[in-house]
Amino acid sequence: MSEVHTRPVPTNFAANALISAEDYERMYRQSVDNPEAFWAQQAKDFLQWDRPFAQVLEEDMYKGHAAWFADGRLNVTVNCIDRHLTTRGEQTAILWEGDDPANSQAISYRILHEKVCRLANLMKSRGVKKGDRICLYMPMIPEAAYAMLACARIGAVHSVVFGGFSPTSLKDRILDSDCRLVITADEAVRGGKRVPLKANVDKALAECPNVHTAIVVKHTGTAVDWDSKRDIWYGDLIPQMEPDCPPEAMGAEDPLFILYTSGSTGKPKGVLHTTAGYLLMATMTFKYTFDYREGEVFWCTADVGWITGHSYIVYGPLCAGATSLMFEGVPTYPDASRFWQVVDKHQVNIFYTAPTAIRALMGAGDDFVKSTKRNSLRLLGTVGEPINPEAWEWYFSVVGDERCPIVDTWWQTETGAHMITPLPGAMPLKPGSATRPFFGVQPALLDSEGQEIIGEGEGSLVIKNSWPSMIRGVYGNRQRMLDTYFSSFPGYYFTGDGARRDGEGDYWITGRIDDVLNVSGHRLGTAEIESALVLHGDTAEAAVVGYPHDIKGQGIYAFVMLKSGCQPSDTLKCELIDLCSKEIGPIAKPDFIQWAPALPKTRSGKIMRRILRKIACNELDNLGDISTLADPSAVDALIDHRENC
Ligand code: 6R9
Repeated sequence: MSEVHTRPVPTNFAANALISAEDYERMYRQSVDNPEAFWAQQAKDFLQWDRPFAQVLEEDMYKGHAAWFADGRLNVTVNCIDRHLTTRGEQTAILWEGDDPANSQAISYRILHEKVCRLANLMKSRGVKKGDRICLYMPMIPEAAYAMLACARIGAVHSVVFGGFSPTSLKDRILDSDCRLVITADEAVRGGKRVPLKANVDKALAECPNVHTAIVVKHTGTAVDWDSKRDIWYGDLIPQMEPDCPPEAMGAEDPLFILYTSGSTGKPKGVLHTTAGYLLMATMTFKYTFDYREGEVFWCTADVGWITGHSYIVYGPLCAGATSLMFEGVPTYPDASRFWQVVDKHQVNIFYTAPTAIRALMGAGDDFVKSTKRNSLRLLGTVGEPINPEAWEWYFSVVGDERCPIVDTWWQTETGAHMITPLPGAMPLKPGSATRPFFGVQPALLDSEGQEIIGEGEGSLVIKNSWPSMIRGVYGNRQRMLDTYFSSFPGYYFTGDGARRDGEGDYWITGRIDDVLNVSGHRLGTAEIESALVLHGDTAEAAVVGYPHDIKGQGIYAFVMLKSGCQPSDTLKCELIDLCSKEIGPIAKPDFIQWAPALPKTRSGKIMRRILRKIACNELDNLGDISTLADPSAVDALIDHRENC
């Protein structure tokens, strides 16, 4: 591999960091040598408990079982809001920046408390009780955070569905976890374009008979259809609600939320997180990875529809008492300097985004960055996909003026919080490496036989032990959780990623090794896209693979075999692309469709994706062993077609 340009810990960080290199070594050692003592102390330091815990950990990785602090009781919103009221009631909790640069709003912890309580009371007035599932399909507006927290206030379990998903995806998720109430808005606005959220909800709910209430926030004010038995306006009813709502005392292992994510097979899975362990690790990583200091403004550019938004817009920053910036818009609207304009406008200190955004902005040129000051920035972060060293260097030198360390944080929906990441005062940075495990996390690399690789090497990335914010279940399907994460390598949590460990013990994530695509940092299962493609009456079979894409990281390449008698055409391509958008959402649109006379299959009928990936990447002279194919000529036909299309 190419030479690694290691950056030492910047001197300003080395001297003042919350966690120094020595602290990291000592605390990491303690966290793996004596995890119960380590985590018990952290749980007392970081969280406020209604009833202290006596049990710390019960785990059986062979059964995918973990319970943390199980006999303790606490409420997430007491930790994220109430306990700050005496010391920082007037401090801004959520700093909202609208899609339109003229719109912004500061919400103090005191106002947040009131908004959350009123909405919790509104949900109660509609019969919501502890344990009920609530679906949120929201724009990036403060009400999205109020809604998540209002659920946590009363022990309801939220399931946030990203506003870019289609009505069909929304319906599937509502039905899977049997949500009875939906919170939405009339429309979302992104980059000046409107997304008809309420109309999408109407379509989804036509097939969800158990949903009795839709609470609708008026955001753009557009006219929407109304079902007067089911739909209620948020703005009309909130002022009538009591401004206080007693927090429900929750068991540490009571569910906090469900978040759907794509896997290698079947429909997306509802990843379940519980209360104390999740909150502890979201908060602790927030503080240590971002070296957060009292009074700083933190900006995570993710959408609350993804785990990154859950942990680092809402739960981590608010539990730590920070000011969390929430942005409705996109990086390139009104122009490609928007991120840096917002940094200057709100004096952002810590900025956290995805490599896909960095690559897109890098492509727009340095002037958009250099026209802004960015002197409030102290630390930069990335998440969602591997960052290529070129983008890292640009982020470091052009955006951060070589002053701000970059934390490349590797983690997943299932892990709830950072797992492998630099701590900025403790580790030298290597562009493209997520470096070292967070406290308590014991990663390992396994070879194809499931044997642990010691020292330098590359293999499947697994985690040996449980950590507080580990996935606790796949909603309604325990077996699926075991099959997906705990059976490939018994006794380990399997991440689905490959990784390399260098001679200094630093980890380099190489990407997914299962049939999951990472398109602009968004996870998509190839199986989901294939199911959408075969819904078309002309499609006989479809196979989807990823290929390298300059901006998105991975693009979607679909091989489509038509039924006999059906003719390929550009119109048909458009229909297939629309179908993916309609079934899943615009993020699932194939970038490339190749007509396939046949798909390469093994004699047992399995599609050889390895070969399709090579064809998609145009690595035609390197197809590997094709002798196990039922009909090797299928490959030649695909290569001919690739050249002709
Ligand atoms: C947080 C989040 C998880 C998958 C994960 C991996 C990829 C995330 C990464 C990274 C390399 C990083 N990923 N962070 N790859 N370096 N710093 O993104 O969760 O949406 O569940 O995706 O994203 O492949 O397995 P999620």
